[in-house]
Amino acid sequence: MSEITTTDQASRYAKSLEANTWAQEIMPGGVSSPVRAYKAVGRIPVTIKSGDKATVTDIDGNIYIDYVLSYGPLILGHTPEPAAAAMSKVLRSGWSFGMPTELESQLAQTIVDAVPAIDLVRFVNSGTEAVMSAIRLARAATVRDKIIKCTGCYHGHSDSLLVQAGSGATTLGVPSSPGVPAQITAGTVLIPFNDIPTAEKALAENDIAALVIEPIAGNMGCIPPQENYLQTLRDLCDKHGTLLIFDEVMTGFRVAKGCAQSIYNITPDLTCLGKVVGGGLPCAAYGGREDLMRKVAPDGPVYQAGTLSGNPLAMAAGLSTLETLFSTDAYAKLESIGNALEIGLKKIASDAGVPVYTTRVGSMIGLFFSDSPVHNYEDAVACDTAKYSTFFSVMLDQGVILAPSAFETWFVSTEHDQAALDVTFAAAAKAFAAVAAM
Ligand code: KE4
Repeated sequence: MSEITTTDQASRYAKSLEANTWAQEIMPGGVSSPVRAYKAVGRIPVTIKSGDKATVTDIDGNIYIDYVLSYGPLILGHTPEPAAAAMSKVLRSGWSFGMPTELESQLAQTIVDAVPAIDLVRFVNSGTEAVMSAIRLARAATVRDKIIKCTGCYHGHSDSLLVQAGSGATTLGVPSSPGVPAQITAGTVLIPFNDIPTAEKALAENDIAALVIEPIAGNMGCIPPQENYLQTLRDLCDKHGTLLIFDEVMTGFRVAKGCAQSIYNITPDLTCLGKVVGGGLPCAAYGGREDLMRKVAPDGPVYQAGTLSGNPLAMAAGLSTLETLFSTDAYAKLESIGNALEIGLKKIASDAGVPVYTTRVGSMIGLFFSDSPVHNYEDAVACDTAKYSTFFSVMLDQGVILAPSAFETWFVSTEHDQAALDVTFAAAAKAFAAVAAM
């Protein structure tokens, strides 16, 4: 594919440009979630018409190898047949009741069987709800109000967590959102990721209800925990009577059947799930120790509710996704393709003379425009976001679509094959060349 000039862009993206103008007239930023607006990369977002396996197609007919995958849920690629079939059955028998269904118990049982730390689970509709509810439960169980989170980790947009969140907020340079009452965020203590002394200090100096963390940070780029970091947090939480909440909304069932906690052999008190657990439908969950979960209404006094929680369509999609993941060689495939992608990108960047730092845990990959390691938020924001924007833009024009932010994670699916990598690497050669020429 030859270089695309500015003029070409006008023709290549004509319908998306028109669609975005209309969308901006009727929706803030023309989007349903801020990061999708492409503000951080200085482009107009493409409007998507369809997805198929590892690709998406925009309304101008441009086909892209997709490393966004709906920001993680589509681990089996777009429109996997088993999930489509499972959902079509539900479509014929009823897709919402506001009453119990066996599908909920089937997915709940699958989660409980796969994650030893989860004795009971409650479904909700978003990762935000899952983490917000887990924190409320932790506050009730410990009779403490304060929580700890890491700078750069993102746990959804509930008030007490919208404090220097990662993901969109970091990209948009909004350290914390207007409209969040100061007294709410006063109870949130921020510590750097991958740093023990600050965690020790924060726990010792405050009565902390819960330390909530992404075990593998995915909202400041992909940053794995350093050796013994998570175990030390576990030990410190035990010492101070603080509950450890693993936000596995992104990592849950993506990096392993037993989630990230099984890779690092840590037992959190509560686990939050999302994305993959719903297979791309609005579904998330929180779960954990029975003594804690029995405090959730109606068993206990901790209130949490949701009209569409446990929705049959989402349950069918999630159950089919996990069944496929657990009964095939999916994780081996994801490891292989993720490894090939990381190695290929590193080589192409090196050949182009562009310093990059890469990270990877299974099918979660991080690419930082930095000539030094990235272990926390401070390292991540020091990376060259202008270079990322150039890289993103050339990749888009060459048929590879990435998250429009240097603070997101690349995701691969079981459908990303060698042909997809070939397109990716050809595009990356041009993209790194453009970065080198900056
Ligand atoms: P939702 O409320 O967006 O379903 O989940 C919030 C959330 C919680 N925890 C983690 C670790 C997350 O990554 C997320 C959401 N992730 C972002 C992408 N990094 C969602 C994309 C978006 O905001 O549009």
